[in-house]
This record gives sequence, C-alpha cells and structure tokens, in this order.
Amino acid sequence: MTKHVNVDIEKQEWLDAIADILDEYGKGEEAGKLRAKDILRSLQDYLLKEGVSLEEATLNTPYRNTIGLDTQPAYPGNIELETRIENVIRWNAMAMVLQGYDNGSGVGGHIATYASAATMLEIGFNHFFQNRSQHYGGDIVNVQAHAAPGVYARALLEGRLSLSQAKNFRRELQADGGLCSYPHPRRMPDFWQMPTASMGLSTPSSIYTAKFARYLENRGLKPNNGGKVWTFIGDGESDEPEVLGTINMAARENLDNLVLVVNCNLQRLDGPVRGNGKIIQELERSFRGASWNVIKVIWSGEWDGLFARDTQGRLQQRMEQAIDGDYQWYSVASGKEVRDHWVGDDQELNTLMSSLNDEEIRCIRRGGHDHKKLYSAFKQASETQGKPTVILVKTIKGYGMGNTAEGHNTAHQKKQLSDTERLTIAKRLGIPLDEEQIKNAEFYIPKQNSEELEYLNAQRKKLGGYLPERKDESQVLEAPTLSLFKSLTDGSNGRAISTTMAFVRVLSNLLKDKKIGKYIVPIVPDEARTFGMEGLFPSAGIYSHCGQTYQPVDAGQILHYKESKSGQILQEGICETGAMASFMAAGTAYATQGIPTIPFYIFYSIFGFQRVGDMIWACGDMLCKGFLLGGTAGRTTLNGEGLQHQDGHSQLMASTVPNLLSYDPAFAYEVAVIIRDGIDRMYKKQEAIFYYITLYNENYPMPPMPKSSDENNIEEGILKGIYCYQRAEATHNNKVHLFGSGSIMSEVLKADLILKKYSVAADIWSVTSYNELYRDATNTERWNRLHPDKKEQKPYIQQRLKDETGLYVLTSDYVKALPQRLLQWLPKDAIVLGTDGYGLSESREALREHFEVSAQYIAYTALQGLYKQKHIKLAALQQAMEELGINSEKDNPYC
Ligand SMILES: Cc1ncc(C[n+]2csc(CCOP(=O)(O)OP(=O)(O)O)c2C)c(N)n1
Ligand SMILES: [Mg+2]
Repeated sequence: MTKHVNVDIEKQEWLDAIADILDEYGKGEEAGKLRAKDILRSLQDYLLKEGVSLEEATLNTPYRNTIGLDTQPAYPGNIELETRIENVIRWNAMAMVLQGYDNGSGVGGHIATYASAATMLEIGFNHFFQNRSQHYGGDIVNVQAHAAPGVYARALLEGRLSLSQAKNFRRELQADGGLCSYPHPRRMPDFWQMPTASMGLSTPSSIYTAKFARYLENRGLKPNNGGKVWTFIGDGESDEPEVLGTINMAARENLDNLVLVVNCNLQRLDGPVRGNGKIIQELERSFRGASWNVIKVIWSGEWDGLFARDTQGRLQQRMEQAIDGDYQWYSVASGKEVRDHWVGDDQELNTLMSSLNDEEIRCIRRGGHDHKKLYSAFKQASETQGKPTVILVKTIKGYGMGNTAEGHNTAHQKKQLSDTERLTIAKRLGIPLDEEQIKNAEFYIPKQNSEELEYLNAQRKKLGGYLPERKDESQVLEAPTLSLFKSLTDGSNGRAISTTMAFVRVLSNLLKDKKIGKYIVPIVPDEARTFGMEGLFPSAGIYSHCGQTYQPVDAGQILHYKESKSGQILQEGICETGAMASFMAAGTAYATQGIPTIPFYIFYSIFGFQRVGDMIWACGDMLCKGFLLGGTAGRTTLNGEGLQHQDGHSQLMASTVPNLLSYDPAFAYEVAVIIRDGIDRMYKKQEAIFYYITLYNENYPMPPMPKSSDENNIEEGILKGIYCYQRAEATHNNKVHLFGSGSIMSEVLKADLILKKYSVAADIWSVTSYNELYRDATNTERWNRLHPDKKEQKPYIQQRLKDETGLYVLTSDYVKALPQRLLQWLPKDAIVLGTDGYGLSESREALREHFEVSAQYIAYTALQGLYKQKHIKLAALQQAMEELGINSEKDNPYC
C-alpha cells in the first residue's frame, strides 16, 4: 500500500535525527561520528537484507565541489598577476605549436590539452611544487605529455630554455637546440623527471615511486623529510588498465606523499570520454572504493551564490541529471541555448537561474579554471595524511582557444589557427605584441624586471627553485671484485645447479657486501619460491610499511615468511606492471631521490618484454639502471608449463631496446662476471645502460671459469658476447664449431660427444650475447662505412674467429632470428637452430626434440652441413640420421 508522505519533511526528520547524535557528543567529536556511522551501517545492512543495494550512494558524493565555501582557505597569491602570467604562458605555448605549423615542417604539436590544464599547473608551480633541498625530499612533477608546450613556455619565462629551443619545439636535431615533443628524461636529462608519453604508465610509475620513497625512509637510506609525487593525467587516459589497476596499493601503503590530478575535460582524442555518463562520478567511485582521499573540483566560484539559494536542491538535482555529453554541449552552445536546455520546464530552476543573464550563463566557469577552488583542493591534498589523494578537476578542452576549438570534438588535433583567431586570442590574453607579430605567433617575453617575471621568480624561489628539474647527485659506488663470487668462478664441484641458483648466490653475496649491500633491491612478483629465493626471506626480510602484525604460519621454521618495516625485498604480488614500476623507481632513485639503489627484478621471462614491454621502454627513457632477470627462460628448458609460459623470444625483443644489454649465460661464472661488470658500468662509470639476463632452471654441473689465454680472454669474451669454452681434443678432417647459449649449452656438450663417434672434432663456443655481438658488428660496420680512408676495423665476432676453419652450428633456446642476425659476419655455410613456434606441455627432452634443438639434432645438423660441404657421404649421413632417431617427416614446430 502506497503511503502519501511529504518526502522533504521525511528526509529532514532523518537528517535531524543524525544531527542530534552528532550534537549530543559535540561538533567534531570522534565518539559522535562513530555512533552516527554505526547507525548508518545498521541501516545499510537492513536494506541489503531487504535486497536494496547502496553502492552508488555510499561511494559517490553529490556532483559538486568536495570543499565547500565555508572551508575554503584564503588565497595566498595575487590572482590578477598570476592570471597575467598564465596568459603569457598560454600564448607562448600556443605560439610554439603554431610556429611549427607555419614553417611547414609538419612536426605537429597540441594546444588544447594545456589550454585545459594551464590554471591547475600554474597553481602547482606558484604555490606547491617544491624542489629537493637539504631539508626537503623534493617533489616530482609529472604532467600530461600533451601539455608539455605549457611547461616549456613557463621555463622560457624562467630563463631556463632559450628562444631558439622554444622555436625548435619538436625539432631536436637543430643546430641551435630544440625540444622533445613530450617529457623524455633521456632527451632532456636536466629537465624532465619521468616519462609520461605512453598513456596510463605514469600512474603506476608515480604510485611505486611514492612507495619507494617510503621504502628508502623505512630502511634508513633517506631522511624522513617529505617530498611528494604530483602526477597529472587525462580523464581519457584513466581508461588505460594500468591507471585503476594499481590504485589499491597506494591506499594500502598509506601513500600520503602522492597526489594524482585528473584533468577531466570530458574529452579524449576522438570525442567525449563518457558522453552518456559522468567520468568524474565514475572515477570518484573507483578511487573512494580503493580508499583514496577524493577531492572534486567541479564548479567555479560563480556557482557558489546559486548553490546558496538552492534551498530545495533543484540545482543540485539538475547537475546530477545532466550527463557529460550535455556538459560538453554547454561548452559550445550560446547562453540562451544553455538556459533553455538546462532549465527545461522546471519553474523553480528557472527562477533560480534568472539571476544570471544569458552571457553570464555562457561564461560561467568550471572549477578547473578557478584559482581559488583549485588552490583549496591542492592545499587539502598536500596536507592529507595517511592516504593518497586524487583531485578530479572539471575543465574545458581547448579552454580559451576560441569557438572553433573549445569543447569541440576536434580540439585535440587542432594545431592551426587563422589570423583572426590569433588576433582575438592575443587580445583576450592581453599580449602586447603588434598585429604582425601576433599573426606570426611570435613569443612574448615580459622584461626581466617586469612585475610578472619578478612574481614568477619570487614564487619559485620560495619553493626552492625551478621545476621540473632532474638532477643526479647520487654517490658513486664501487663494484665488488670478482673474488666476491669465488664459489661461482670455482665451479660447483660436480654438483648440478642452475643459472638461477647461481644468480641467487650472486644476490646473497651482494646483499651481504659491506659497501653496496644496503643498496641492493631484490624485486619479485610472487615468484620468489619459483626461483629458489625463499632463503632470502628471513635474512633480507620482505618490505612491509607496517611490519608484520601477525604470526606467520611458518614462524617456527628457518625459512619463514618474514615481513618487516626495514625489509629489503620488494614483494609486489602478481602484478608485473607494479613490479616493473618498482624496478623503475629503484633504478632511477639515483636521480629522483639522490640514492643509487641497484634493483634486481626477477620474473618469468615470458611475462617481461611481451607483458610490460612498454614499461621497459619507459625505463630506457628514464635512464633507469639495474638488472632485469628473465627466469625460467627458454622455450624448451621450462618443461611441462606449455604454450603461455615457454619463452623463446624475449632475447629478441630485448634487442630492440637501444641502451639495454642482454645476456643469455650458460654457466654460473658467466652470471657473476656479467653482474659484477654491470654494477661497475652503471654505478661507478655512470653509464646510462641497464641489463637483461635470462636464467634457466635446468641443473647441470657448473664448471670452473676457464683460464684466459692471449687469444682467448674469458672475461672479455663473456662481456662482449663470445669466447671459446672448449677446444676439440683431437684434430679430425671434419671440423665444426658449435655455438651454445643458456642451458642449451648442455645439449651442445652432449652433441660434441655424439660427433666424436662420427669422427667429427668440435670446438665449443659459449655465446653469452648474440645481441651484444650484433651491436658491436653493426657499429663497426657503420664506422667502416663512414671512414673509407681508414684501416677497416673487424667486428669482435670476426676477430675471435679469424683463425678458425670449419663449419658453424649456432643453437640457442631462442628463435632463430636471434643468431641469424650474425650470419653476415660468419662463413656462408653457418647453420642456425632455434625454437620458433609456440611452446607446448612436454618434458624438456621431448620439447628439445620437438623444436629440433636436442643434442641429436645439433649433431645431425653438423653432419648434414659436412655432407653439403662434401666431407661425408649421403649414405653415412642417412645412417647417422637413423642412429640419431631423426624423423624427416616429423611435424614442423614453427606453425
Ligand atoms: C598508450 C597510448 N595510447 C594512445 C595515445 C595517443 N593519445 C595521445 S593523447 C590522447 C587522448 C588523451 O585524452 P585525455 O587523456 O582525456 O587527455 P586530454 O588531452 O583530454 O587532456 C591519445 C589517445 C598515447 N599517447 N598513449
Ligand atoms: Mg580529456
């Protein structure tokens, strides 16, 4: 039966009841708040039992500013002057892109993103972003990549960039300097702090950088002296899974040193982000659900008066009802059209809105263009404790670009403005250039002693200097000598171990090293046991910002699961993106925090490059140091696991990252040599490189490191990519060279024994890096090409093989394309074996037969090569084929 009640009175009664509870305890008292919450929770439980769900109601707040007028702080700056400065920056940012268009270079650029973000960035630069100093940890500022022209335009006023650099935006190779399109530390290492151009990645990078700062503090490597990460992203960008995928961790870790600002201009590249919904409300639900502090900046001060008069909540109701598609349309429609659509036939709303004329309605601003609203939000964010903050800022895309761009679906790509548009914009922004200069989109730089520049410089001085700024003030580290890894260079004394176990020994020794031990950061994505690293749990400890507040189930055992506040291992759970972001944070701490930590991130090799390849690319951009370790490597070594897990291509993918050195070692001592040298090159010699090393889980006896000779320097060979591991004992007419890498070396050694039976002598070469050999060969060839008048240089591979004769067979647990790139520098009858094709679930032995890289196949291939060279007869080859069980009609694995 429907009861007729006055809804408003009923609502008021409930509100009064809650107010009474709070009053009873006194305003702001915790006890009152707790009781009120308890009652509401009971009501919610009751409704849930009755089948009424409240998710939206509990996760969303009304569509209005989180910070009300009554709690809005006073503005500490000069808004009029800040607006003048912002206008000059807006103009110069636009001019930078327009000049590129005008001069016909076709290099492009974006205006609309910065136009929507200018005010929020200026609030940050004038009042919040603080540099690193002796007393302060320093802020990291990450802007939306497409807003870069605005940051350059500010740096131009600050005198940090030259006019010619600004003129050459997106022309990095120009003689008088230029600027890269987006934030790339690699291209501008004194300027940009983190790369943001691949959308979505800056959020996890920022979250894990904030976490890493806490890690450093908890481990006593960094003083607890503040430092925030401020990251600006787009609302369209928030659709990237990496953005919402990693926010839970930030709240779990209480990262109040992190502020994420989402520029909600309601548009992405093609059109609206959520035309049929509301992106701000959607994001609010996600972030509140993840326990973030959420601050919404939706409306400007012009709405405050209207809200004050909205006693019946009609205005609020209308705001809830309108969707983003409507709001975007309001940004392009006339005042009258907006009024008609907004008010409809609602008399009450009509009366409320009648205090504004049509022009006032058209000009009414969004919160993201209001200094005071933004300042309040930034201030609350910077003071919030115990949680990360997200600020959802509503703006207009292309704000101030005029009515052919502002709010239009085409705004993102607009890089050209007509003369009339230029003149109108310059006039509105108050740019004192003459007509010709404006049409030419020339830069305007106020005089050094102008009010504007004095204010701008003074504000930055108060905040410790200019930002963004990247500086490397970290200490140089001394790499240990090879003697630290004696147990590996001496061999395993016949005991079968894997290269993964060898690596764990290297890591344990490094962790114990007095000088660099504390800088080592082991990182795992829930795979420590897979790689036999659980031995490190009790000694190094697993980092936990709150220590271990429970008794671990294995407390009584030696290898118990020990979490601790000063724990050294970063256990990132099943999140390769997060673990990579931690690698990035640790590998770049030398620049972002001034502390030279050395990350070792070990993961399933197949879940590296193909899963988080873009993050690895960003690490290259950010001049990240450290070691990536692809465990359970190889298409055939990881037996049983099958198609999704067996990696036979990550080495090839690694070769595409220009400053990454990748190795595929076979023996324990090789692992030790490579890592020792890597520390020396990255942390002593300060080279901008990082490493990828593939490690296997196949156990075999690890030999001692062979002694070097004049023509066979083992350490040099390991690092450059090849050395002779074993010379043939006897000389036969039939001579082959077998190249082996990784644990396929064990098949190569078995193949040698088989070949002996066929009177074939084999030299065994360990190829630790086809990628390094290829890099050296192409670089040498290039040098020769450019220096025709000089004596030709020989690539390392040719130097090593210059006195050799015989047939070459190159085998690895990777695709054939990896060694094949070297064939041009080898004799023409060299043969490559590899593991092209999908993996499958089988034993190691069966897999090697399937992929035709087993000892039998290697031996057969050598014999077949000798047959082609006419060193053996067809009948002999056919007999060997039968003896070795080679089936010529077998399935082709490469399909
Ligand atoms: C991973 C990735 N995908 C696509 C792009 C191309 N892209 C650059 S900007 C953009 C739209 C951005 O929209 P939004 O995040 O809302 O930012 P806005 O410019 O609106 O502030 C796209 C698709 C990119 N840079 N990175
Ligand atoms: Mg957008």
